[in-house]
Parts: sequence; C-alpha cells; structure tokens
Amino acid sequence: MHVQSLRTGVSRFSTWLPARLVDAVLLAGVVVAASTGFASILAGTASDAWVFWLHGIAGVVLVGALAAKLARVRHRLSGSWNWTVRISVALTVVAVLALATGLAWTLGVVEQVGPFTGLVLHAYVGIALVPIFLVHLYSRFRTPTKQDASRRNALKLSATLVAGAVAWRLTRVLGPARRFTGSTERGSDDGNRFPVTSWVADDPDPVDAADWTLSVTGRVDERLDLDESVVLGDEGPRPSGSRTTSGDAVATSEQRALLDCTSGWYSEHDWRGVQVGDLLDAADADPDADWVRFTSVTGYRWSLPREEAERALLATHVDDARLSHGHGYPLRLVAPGRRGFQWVKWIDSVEVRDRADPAQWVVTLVSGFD
Ligand SMILES: Nc1nc2c(c(=O)[nH]1)N[C@H]1C(S)=C(S)[C@@H](COP(=O)(O)O)O[C@H]1N2
Ligand SMILES: [Mo]
Repeated sequence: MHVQSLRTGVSRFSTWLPARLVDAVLLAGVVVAASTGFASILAGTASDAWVFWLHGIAGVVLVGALAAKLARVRHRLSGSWNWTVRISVALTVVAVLALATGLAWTLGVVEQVGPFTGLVLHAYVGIALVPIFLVHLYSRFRTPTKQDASRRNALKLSATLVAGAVAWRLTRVLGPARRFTGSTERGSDDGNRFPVTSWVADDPDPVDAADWTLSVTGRVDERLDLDESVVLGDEGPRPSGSRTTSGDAVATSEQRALLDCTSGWYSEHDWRGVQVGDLLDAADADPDADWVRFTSVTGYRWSLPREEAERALLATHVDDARLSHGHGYPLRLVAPGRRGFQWVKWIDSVEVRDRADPAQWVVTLVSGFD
C-alpha cells in the first residue's frame, strides 16, 4: 500500500469517531482490560470464559482507538515536552507494549522471553500501565459533552464493539490452540513430565518423608497427625482398613483434573491420594466451620470454601507415579477448577477454619524470599 494512502486511511479513521468518543473508548477499554486482566488470575472454569473474551475484545478495540488517538495528537510531539507530554509518551510506549505482548501471545508469536513466558511479560507490562494511565487521566481528563450523545455516535460505538469482537475471534482462530484461559497444553497424562512452576520464589529442599507428618487441626474434635506410613503407601494412601491415630480409615481416592498455571500452560492428569472430605470426617471436623486452609512446609498456603475443599484431593501420585519433589512430594493439593497457584505443593498442614485467609495473597507472593 502507498504510504500516502495509508496516511489518508489513518487520518480518516481517526476522525470517524469524534475525538472525545475516542478518548471515552480508550478509558473504557483500559478499565475493562485492566479489571478483567486482574480477574483472570482467579478465573479457571468454563463459566469464567467471558472474563477472557472481554479482555481480548478490549485489547483489539484499544489497538484501533489508540491508532486513532495517536494520529490526532502526534503533532504535540513537536511542541515543548512538558511533564504532561512526557507522561503521554511514556503511556504510549507502555500501552503499545501491552497490546503487542497480548496480541503476540494470542497469535503464538512469542511464547518465551528470557525467564518469562509471553503471557507473564504481558501481565507485567499491563500492571505497569495502570499507574501511568491514572496520572495521564488526572492531567488530561475531559468529560464527554451532550453533543457527543447522538444516535449516529451510538451506532458507531456499537460498530466498533462488533468489529472488535470479530477481530478478536479472528486472532483466536489464527493463533495456536489454546484453552479459554489462553494456556497451551504441556505433558498431559505423562506422569511427572510436565512443567515445574513456582508462583514467585518458593523452592524448598526435598522433603524427607521420614521427618514429615500431615496434621489436620483447627475446628476439629480429633486432631490428626498422620505419618508417612499412613498417608504414603507405595500405591498411594493405604486403602480402607489402615488406620489413623484416631482409628479411622484413610481411603485412596482418584480424580482426573486439569492444572492451569497463570503463566500460560495447562496439564491434565489422573491424580491419586486422599480425598480431603475423608480426612475431615476422620478428624470430626465441625460442620459449621466454612473454610479449609492448606499450608506447605514453606508456609505458602491457600484456603478453599468447605464444600469445595471436601471434594479436593491431597495427591501423592500423578498418573501412577509417585509425585516428584518439584511437583510437591510428598503431598500436594489438587483443586479442580482452580488456577495452578492455588494447588499448594509440599503440604504438611490442613486447618479447618471459620474464616478465609486474606493474608494468603501476600504469603504466596513472598514465600521463598528469606
Ligand atoms: N508451596 C507451593 N506450592 C505451589 C507453588 C509454590 O510456589 N509454592 N506454585 C504454584 C503454582 S504457580 C503452580 S502453577 C503449581 C505448579 O505445579 P507444578 O510445579 O507441579 O507444575 O503449583 C502451585 N503450588
Ligand atoms: Mo502458576
């Protein structure tokens, strides 16, 4: 295409929507992209797929709106670079990076950049964008006026949204196969041969099973301290018939479940271990206590609502193989529908509680830093 006709194309496009509407689209796009980006960290079941759709649609709409905006404001670069202009330039650079990394991940162009997956890089850039965007808004925000609220503009806005949705679908079709979360498949049904990941810095020495016990405490009538002979038979937990300290049976359970890491991969396996509900029964847990917290030997921890926790598994085996150290030997949480970072590894404590544990958010981020 001729440079000249490209230029007229962009400038026509940039005046198609009135300037203030372009700005409104940019504001709405960033708000939607940022909030769905943060929400995606917790979105793990098919019913959460809309979070990723909104995020992707906001992304492609932002590409168009940003192009229109830049065509309109680039002349300011030839004026004096006061601090508002400098903030705008910084914002442009970070926004272009955020959009490029997001698009590159969807299209499968950039899977890994140094130590980061393309998705993690996108997340960091996105997080960096938020404060710069707020400062930019503070310095330049104008509210839309009455004259922008015409039927014609409403139609144009709808057309923008539809075009965004179509373009986003297209990127999904053109890119590699991904789960609705954006993750690609790695090492399913192949025992321990799937990626070993820590959320931030957790990296303990291998746990010596001889020195290890699993305690079940908190709102229970009968505290349990299970040593490895009870929990870790060669084939998994001893089948019904073997006894805990309180005399209750710990049966072996199996579950097929999919681990989906927020860094952009997933892996599906048959897991074997103890069902948490069975452990809580053995400990006579108070039926009114609504939360169960799982804690690693490192202190890393997560809590689940009681009913969900009872269906979860404390796994010793993956596809018939004993869990390797990297995957959480001797015991890890298998929490179907939850994102990978909630599948606590190297567990030595289960606690029945009345409340959730907000501090877990901080602990998962700092666990492993000494
Ligand atoms: N104790 C502990 N458990 C943890 C983590 C961690 O850093 N510490 N990382 C979590 C993250 S981010 C993921 S994706 C899964 C990865 O499990 P894997 O290493 O077996 O693949 O473990 C989770 N469990
Ligand atoms: Mo993860």
